[in-house]
Amino acid sequence: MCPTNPFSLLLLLLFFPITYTHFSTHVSATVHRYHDARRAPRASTPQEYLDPTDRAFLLPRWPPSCSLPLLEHDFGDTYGRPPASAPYAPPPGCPAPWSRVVLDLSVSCAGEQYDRIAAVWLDGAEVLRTSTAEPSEAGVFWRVRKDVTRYAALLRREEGGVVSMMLENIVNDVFTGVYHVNISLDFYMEEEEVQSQLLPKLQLSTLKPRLAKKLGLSSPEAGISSGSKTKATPLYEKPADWIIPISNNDSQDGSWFRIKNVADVHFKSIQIPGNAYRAVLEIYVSYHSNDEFWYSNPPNSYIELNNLTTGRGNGSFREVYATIDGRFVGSIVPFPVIFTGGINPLFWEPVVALGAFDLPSYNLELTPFLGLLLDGKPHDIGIGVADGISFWLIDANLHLWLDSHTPSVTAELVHYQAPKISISRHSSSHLLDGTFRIEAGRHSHFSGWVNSSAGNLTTDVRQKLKFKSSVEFRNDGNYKEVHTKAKMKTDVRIRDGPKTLLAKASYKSKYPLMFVTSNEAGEGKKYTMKTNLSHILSEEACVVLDEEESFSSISDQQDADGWMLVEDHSVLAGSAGTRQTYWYEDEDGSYSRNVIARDGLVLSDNTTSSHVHSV
Ligand SMILES: *[C@@H]1O[C@H](CO)[C@@H](O)[C@H](O)[C@H]1NC(C)=O
Ligand SMILES: *[C@@H]1O[C@H](CO)[C@@H](O)[C@H](O)[C@H]1NC(C)=O
Ligand SMILES: *[C@@H]1O[C@H](CO)[C@@H](O)[C@H](O)[C@H]1NC(C)=O
Ligand SMILES: *[C@@H]1O[C@H](CO)[C@@H](O)[C@H](O)[C@H]1NC(C)=O
Ligand SMILES: *[C@@H]1O[C@H](CO)[C@@H](O)[C@H](O)[C@H]1NC(C)=O
Ligand SMILES: *[C@@H]1O[C@H](CO)[C@@H](O)[C@H](O)[C@H]1NC(C)=O
Ligand SMILES: *[C@@H]1O[C@H](CO)[C@@H](O)[C@H](O)[C@H]1NC(C)=O
Ligand SMILES: CC(=O)N[C@H]1CO[C@H](CO)[C@@H](O)[C@@H]1O
Repeated sequence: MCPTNPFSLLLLLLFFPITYTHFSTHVSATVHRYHDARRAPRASTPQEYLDPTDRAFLLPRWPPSCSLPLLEHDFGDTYGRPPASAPYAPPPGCPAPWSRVVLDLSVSCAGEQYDRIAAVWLDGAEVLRTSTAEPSEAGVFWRVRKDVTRYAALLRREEGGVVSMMLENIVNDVFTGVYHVNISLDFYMEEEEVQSQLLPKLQLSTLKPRLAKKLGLSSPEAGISSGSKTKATPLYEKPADWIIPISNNDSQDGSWFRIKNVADVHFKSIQIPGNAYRAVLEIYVSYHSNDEFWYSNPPNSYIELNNLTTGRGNGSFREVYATIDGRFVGSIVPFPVIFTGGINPLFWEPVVALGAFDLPSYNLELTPFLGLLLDGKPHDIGIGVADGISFWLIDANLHLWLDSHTPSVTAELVHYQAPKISISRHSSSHLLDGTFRIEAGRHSHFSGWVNSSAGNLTTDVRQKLKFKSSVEFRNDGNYKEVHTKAKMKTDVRIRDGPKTLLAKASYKSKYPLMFVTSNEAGEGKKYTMKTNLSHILSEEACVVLDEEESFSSISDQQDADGWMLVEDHSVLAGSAGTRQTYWYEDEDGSYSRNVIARDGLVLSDNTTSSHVHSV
């Protein structure tokens, strides 16, 4: 069995009933965009911002074989404008296959500016969703390194393509910050040892070498070094052979779909190669405006009863789902990424919220559905947000693995069980006080066979999703307490015939978030907001093949507390601290990083590691 993550247990103990602060009827639930008058005297030189969730320790530590500058752009007043773009061609000195490709994004900004959302696409396939730090007069800068090896099918095309980036920024007399961005790609031709890199997102499928061989995954053209010392050969070590973007082809302001309401389901009609034997849909998503804090939104009834003008309603649950020809094929509850202006912006200086610089993407195993797609006809892949309100930025990539030994494989969906989600909502309120609870759950089970040159293998996928939320207002709405927790589990089994189990994998993720915020009115329109917050990202992957097991687990937690004096959307004064505890473990060892920051400074940043890839 997969080991339990020690931190998940500790976390329960840390769950003392935190109180938070925040919500006032005359402002929206959270101050999110602000003009920080406090910062000016603080830093006199540009300051580096960091996301300790960074998986950089798993990336190669030696220089790349080739480094390719992709894009250099200043994002000024870009809102509603076309994305920045540049031609891409594989580096001449470093032909595919590569053992690893790493995207390197550097950003700097000085002045006054809100947090902004951004994404990078290669030929319309998203490869990074990121958001920005809010700058100071002296400037801020940061760097994101992301393993993009899984997009090799797009990167290696000789005819090249187009890389594009959108960063929706507004520059005027008040908001002066221009984001300067450089993107480059690092190509690694070989590695001393194949690193078992269990990506800490939901993309953790791994297969042992024997099965990998059976599926033709370790053939020389697959680019997997032989003589692997590690026990597990992650499936994503061998990236998909073909990637079809499910994105906005004709948008002038980025390739993402903009979802404004529940009826806004976006479709793309696609046709897949006849020899696809595996399919995974990777979804990128972020939430903005009235849904930026969807997990703390009250129901519409509360807003109506109190004659409030806020558009932040529709309750505190959202589900992102995918369809094939209108039929449900899987869903996720998105991880609640808090942007750097969110809840209390002072929490995120200079340690940003979990995932803010590299938002998670989510993978749905669609192999059982290949039977629906392999008829040579176009099919509609759809993505939507249940209960979503304006607005969501969403797109997806369909990753396909092709059988190089045959032009066509056959497949059939044999089991389809997708009952409606069960949701119970409980609301009670009196004027501005109220308690709103939601519990939701969904179990789906899909199974299908694919007859390829690897044999007639049946893929069985079970998805479980559980969600619980409580949003409470007291003290005339000046006290708000939010508890939310999403849990997802996917089990994948691959069988050869009815009896022989070839591989078994399970991926679990869990993300509790709680915050308490309380407002006290001050002079005029000023108010003081006190907030406590605790946020966790916990993931486990476990793969069993031939009674041999491999695993990886991550626990990433932030605890923050502080106060701020607010007027309109500006923070006039305040003090806050954030403690981050990151823990990663797999069969090659463990890695931990603890960071304590207070009032804009890192007080301590300790790393311990027994991981073979970081020592
Ligand atoms: C935040 O936590 C601290 C320490 O546990 C507590 O004293 C304080 O009352 C909490 N603040 C709020 C607003 O709940
Ligand atoms: C981008 O690259 C240019 C040229 O190397 C450099 O002058 C600039 O400082 C870089 N900007 C960032 C944000 O890294
Ligand atoms: C997307 O647009 C490009 C050029 O604008 C076109 O070549 C391509 O066929 C389009 N793809 C789809 C699926 O519409
Ligand atoms: C909301 O407005 C209606 C109609 O103007 C009024 O009857 C009601 O008392 C108001 N409710 C609150 C809580 O102010
Ligand atoms: C199954 O796939 C194999 C290998 O591609 C092929 O030889 C065989 O004819 C297929 N079987 C059926 C019933 O299609
Ligand atoms: C593959 O196996 C399933 C049962 O495991 C069977 O129903 C199906 O007919 C087989 N397909 C082929 C092409 O042999
Ligand atoms: C970090 O390490 C320093 C020196 O080794 C130690 O004094 C400090 O207590 C550590 N901090 C944390 C948060 O572990
Ligand atoms: C749960 C909930 O309130 N859902 C509503 C969200 O908003 C749409 C309209 O945009 C309603 O149709 C849903 O019922």
